[in-house]
Amino acid sequence: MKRTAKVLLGIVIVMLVLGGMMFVGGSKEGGSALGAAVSESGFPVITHRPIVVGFSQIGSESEWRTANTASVQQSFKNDPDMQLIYSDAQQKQENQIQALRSFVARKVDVILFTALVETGYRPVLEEAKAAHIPVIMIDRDVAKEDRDLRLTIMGSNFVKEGEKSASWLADYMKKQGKDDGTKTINIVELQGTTGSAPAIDRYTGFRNIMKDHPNWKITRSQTGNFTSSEGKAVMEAFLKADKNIDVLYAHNDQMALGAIQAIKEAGLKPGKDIIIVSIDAVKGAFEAMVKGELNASIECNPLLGPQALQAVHDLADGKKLPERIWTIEAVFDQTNAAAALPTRQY
Ligand code: GYE
Repeated sequence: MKRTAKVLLGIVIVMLVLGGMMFVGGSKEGGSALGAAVSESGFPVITHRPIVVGFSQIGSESEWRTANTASVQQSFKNDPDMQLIYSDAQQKQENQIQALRSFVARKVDVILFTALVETGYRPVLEEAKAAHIPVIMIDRDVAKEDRDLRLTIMGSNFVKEGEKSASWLADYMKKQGKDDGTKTINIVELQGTTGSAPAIDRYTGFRNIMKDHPNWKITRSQTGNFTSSEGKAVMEAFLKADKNIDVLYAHNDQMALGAIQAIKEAGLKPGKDIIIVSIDAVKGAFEAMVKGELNASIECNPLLGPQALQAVHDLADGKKLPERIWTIEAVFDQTNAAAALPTRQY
């Protein structure tokens, strides 16, 4: 009798311990491993160390990207609980899909993912989901219809950045007496990588504000792929076709910096003959603003490492992550660039 009672008690204790480990977090998924607690996000709580994190980055096309990669790598390197596996897709979606697939095969604990373009990842994201590996987007999201397959996104509001670019331009031209609302303002646009979230959203944001300026006309708009060399080449082609350009709107600083070279080589003064507004606010842009060659840059903060690290810790601890983690940003132009430059981190 005594022995049976002991055995029964033992069973009850084991059941209580196992039961206690399971948080009922409204998860549809459930934890994969028997006995693993399920977090409020629906993924297993991670108790082992190090936590293995795969990071699929898109490449190194800009100063922004370099700062972003360094921020993530540094944050994870400085944390002894983390092991980061970094993969650089070199601007090729197929490389990225391969990297994600290898993360799933290696059974990493968490995937950090920057989507080169918005679409085309659904099958591999489904594989990650089937393996119960949470996917946290950094910077560039996937398209709306695929967002059910990732847990959250941290980064900037690209539509807002496009809106801020156009609003800054409207203000500036008004103050300078360059736009009285009647004369046509000819604008050329250098778009980012076709199909990428920032290119789509910055295109849209700018046009949202353009609705209030019927005299603004986008005369040419083409991708410069977020790089300086392509920005320069496309600007050269724009200028060859028609020198009657009042404004350049570039989806990032790198393309604006390339375009500035093209404008100079065409015998025009960047920042004066052509007003230039771009996005990122990297050091190169500050230097160009201080020289008077770039008029404004809308900040897009690439230093997402600390937030990414925090998100992985929270996830491992079983906390629910917010659906969207925004970064805080400013607008810089020639009135405040020199003062801000010495303390810029990117
Ligand atoms: O603006 C650009 C980079 O995705 C927000 O990508 C990022 C963009 C950034 O190449 O410089």
